[in-house]
Amino acid sequence: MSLKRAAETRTAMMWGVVSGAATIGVAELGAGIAQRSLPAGATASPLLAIGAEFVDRTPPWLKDWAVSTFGTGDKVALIVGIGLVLALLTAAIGVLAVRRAPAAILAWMALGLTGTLAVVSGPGNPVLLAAPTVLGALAGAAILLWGAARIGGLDESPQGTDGGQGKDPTRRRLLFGGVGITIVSALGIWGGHAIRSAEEVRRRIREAFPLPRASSTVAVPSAAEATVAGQTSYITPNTNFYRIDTALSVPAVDPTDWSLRVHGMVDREVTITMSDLLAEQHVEALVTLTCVSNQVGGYLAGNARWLGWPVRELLARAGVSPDADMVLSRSVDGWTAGTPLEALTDERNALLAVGMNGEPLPQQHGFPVRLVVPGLYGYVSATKWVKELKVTRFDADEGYWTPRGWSALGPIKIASRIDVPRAGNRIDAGEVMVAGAAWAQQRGIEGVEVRVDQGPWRTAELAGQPSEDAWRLWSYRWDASPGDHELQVRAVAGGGEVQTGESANPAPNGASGWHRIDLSVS
Ligand SMILES: Nc1nc2c(c(=O)[nH]1)N[C@H]1C(S)=C(S)[C@@H](COP(=O)(O)O)O[C@H]1N2
Ligand SMILES: [Mo]
Repeated sequence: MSLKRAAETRTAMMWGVVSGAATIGVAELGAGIAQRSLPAGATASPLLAIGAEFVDRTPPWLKDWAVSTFGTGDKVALIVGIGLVLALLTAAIGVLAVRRAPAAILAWMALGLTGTLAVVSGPGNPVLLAAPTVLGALAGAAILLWGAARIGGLDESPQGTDGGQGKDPTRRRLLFGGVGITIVSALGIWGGHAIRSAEEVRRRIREAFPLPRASSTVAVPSAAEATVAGQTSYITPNTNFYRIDTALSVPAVDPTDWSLRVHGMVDREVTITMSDLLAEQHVEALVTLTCVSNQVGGYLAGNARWLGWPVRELLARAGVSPDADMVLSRSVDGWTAGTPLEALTDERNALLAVGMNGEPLPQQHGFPVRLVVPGLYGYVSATKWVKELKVTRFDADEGYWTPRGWSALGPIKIASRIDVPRAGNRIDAGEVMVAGAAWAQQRGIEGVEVRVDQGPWRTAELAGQPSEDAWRLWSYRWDASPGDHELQVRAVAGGGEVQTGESANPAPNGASGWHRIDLSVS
């Protein structure tokens, strides 16, 4: 009986540690996967977070001792130490799980909560950072309870008479299962760590990227900025910029390996390297990128100050055949866009962009080099991670989306959007500020009009317009009376074209129609 009891305790301890390993494995792998979307310095890894907490709270004498004992291995020693403490705690909880399940669950939750708190406690850390740890703790709890139920049954089982020598089938299954789970968990911890280190390396490479100085700069006058709370800001911060692409995992391009090849209908093939590109005269431009999939009133548009080298200079160097009418640009992951040659050779600032709002391009927005072409939807122009330009013809080549139901040509349609108030908002009668953004790249916005309940169109107030290739913010003072109301907006482009009220779906060449919101005023 006492032999059995000792064997049961050993198995339960082992199983507790296995469950703990599973928790850490899931959490660390999840943290590694999450790393890409985290701001610099943040981590979702419970091991690292607990380690960091520990370091912050270590008294100086202990720190000195650790450094003098473990030297530069003090960090590893710390993580190993945390692992040992965790092993002891989970072993104890394993025993508890067999004898008093509710108490074990409470203890497990307390442990999970400790990890969770360590992860989210950093300044400005989003609560979502805790997700991998919570998932891990839940997975570990499930494994713990599953095993505990079987260990508890060992005594009663007719085969449970070997005194815990590991020969009865249930105990053997637990042993093998435990070894298996431990191996998978170790792989998870290792994988999470590997992903995180790779991500760190990418981050550093991007941070070290030497943005060239612009030979001509643009400034955003305060007159162009938003005037109403909740209105879109003139410049879209990089972290808020919409992202659209087909890449399942963001391509990692090392700028020192990057090159761009121009070929096809050219007099001479040209290949430029990063140092060639950075040595050219870069210019700044304010350009609003827009996705063809944007719905009327939608948010798949963003405005940035781009820094890049005009594509026309590169094309001139290659010498473009007069018979060509398209440039097929290709990304490192094989995506393509077919851009009218003219849009890349005329006076507009079609750029090989390396900078976005004063920073190197974010990974997700095409680091190290992308195309930005004013006036064209992204799917026919804005190739991220670009590595090749093929000068060709529309009757010989097509971009990625063309055989998939989207038009070969994609000029951006005039659009306007109401940002505030938001549809469905309940608002008080009286003066209400209505505000939003409007765009007609290449022409600029000459006017914005608002109408209430299908009444006459009224002129909205326009903010400044430092670039005709970017959106223009607008506002309108509305004297709202109680009741249900409908607001609509339309824009007038430079040159006089009025935005059509005729509705069209995004496919095949962009949505049209007036943005409308319904409100209830009390
Ligand atoms: N390599 C690559 N570039 C791409 C795409 C893509 O799928 N792959 N999508 C395009 C589309 S459809 C749009 S709208 C813009 C979006 O750019 P953003 O993600 O920087 O906002 O990128 C374009 N460039
Ligand atoms: Mo797009």
